[in-house]
Amino acid sequence: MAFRTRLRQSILALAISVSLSGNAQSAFYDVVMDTTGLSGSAAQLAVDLVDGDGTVNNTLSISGFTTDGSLGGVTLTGGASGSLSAGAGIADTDFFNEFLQGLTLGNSIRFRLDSSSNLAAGAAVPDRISVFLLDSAGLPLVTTTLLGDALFTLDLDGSADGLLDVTAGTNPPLGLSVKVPDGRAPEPGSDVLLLLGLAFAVAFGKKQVRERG
Ligand SMILES: [Ca+2]
Repeated sequence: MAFRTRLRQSILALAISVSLSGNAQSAFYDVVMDTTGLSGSAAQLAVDLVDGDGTVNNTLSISGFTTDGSLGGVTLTGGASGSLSAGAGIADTDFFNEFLQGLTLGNSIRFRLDSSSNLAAGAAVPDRISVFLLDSAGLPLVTTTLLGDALFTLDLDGSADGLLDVTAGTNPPLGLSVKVPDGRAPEPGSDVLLLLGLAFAVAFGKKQVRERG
């Protein structure tokens, strides 16, 4: 392969990586559920990641999980992995990816979601995180105002902290708060990549290098 061809391909690859990393964001969401009204119920906590933009470009982790209930088995679908005790994560490797934790509810559930928020250039539909509380048969344990009776959804639209939509009401009542602490920040390294990409583009002046989207 001629050097100039390899160089051109390398620059194009770099330009694409800059385009993807330029809007790389990451944010924490602290979730607190008051499940006192459902204490003793057999339940499943479902954390879903649906790949809306058709590109493998987002991951989330579930950490700091605490409850006074008792944990049951885990069902992993698609890019879900791990466990609440060892560290759980979901990548958008498939269209539907789910971490499903069986448990018997106590008075409270707490955990932290740490998610990237990337949207592929030109994509019309963002990736979406949805969190549900289901019964042991997989049906909604609470009725909410969101699609599929989700407790909250987070659209990974490429903004600093995604588009968070927390349910306006539940039946039976369920105390729920989803807070973004001060820890939000762009992913480390994205600015460095962007500057590196600009330096290459300027140095070689290739017409082929174009920002996507
Ligand atoms: Ca995706």
